[in-house]
Amino acid sequence: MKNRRLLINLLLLAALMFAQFVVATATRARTVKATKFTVRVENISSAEGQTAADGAKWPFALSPGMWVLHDRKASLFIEGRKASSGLEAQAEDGNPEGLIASLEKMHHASSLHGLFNTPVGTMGPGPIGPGGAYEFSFSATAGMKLSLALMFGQSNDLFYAPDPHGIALFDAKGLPLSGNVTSRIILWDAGTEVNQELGVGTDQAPRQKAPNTGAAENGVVTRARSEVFYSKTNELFRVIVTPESGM
Ligand SMILES: [Ca+2]
Repeated sequence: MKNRRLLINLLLLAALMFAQFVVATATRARTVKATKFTVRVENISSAEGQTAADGAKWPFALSPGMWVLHDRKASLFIEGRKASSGLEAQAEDGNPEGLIASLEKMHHASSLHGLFNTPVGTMGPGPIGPGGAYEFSFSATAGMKLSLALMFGQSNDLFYAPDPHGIALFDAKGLPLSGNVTSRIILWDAGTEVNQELGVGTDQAPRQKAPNTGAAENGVVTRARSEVFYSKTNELFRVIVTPESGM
């Protein structure tokens, strides 16, 4: 009789432990569920181009860039501080490799950052002019935010990026972000090279003699509010975030 009760108690205990294990496993599976996102950066500026002060036409273009997922603030730059050499290369020469290298130096997980340099439908790296697009994909979990950086191609050191707080990829209920996030993208001046007229300056990436050419500005990263293009982002390109359904 005593042994039987002990056996029943042991069986009940085992059942209870198994139930707890199932609940714990299910909870864990739910919290680490990843959603795959695709981001498309599309140059929608006029094929007729932009007009310089002397009437010359020039095409609006975006350079290759990089993306990073983070939780608090992104580490790409701090508003009001001097730009890193990685950000300088991104903003002056459209080269995202230095920013990627600094993330790797910080042991930032390689699945949580990357560069995009090959326009959709082409075989190799290059900028995107009117009608061109970049696309990149990643998997993210609840709480992650997206930041990206790319250069205003025909500038001395202007780049596009969201506020360092980034773009939250999930809402408070854990539902994935979907749609047009262009309004979150800001035009910044890296403060590393003196600005010339956009589209025509001789030290700007398409025309400079070599990378990192131009008068040093010795400034800090600021919002490029003095540029007429500061408020034109929505007419120049769009950034669309699409979560994969059913994941
Ligand atoms: Ca500048």
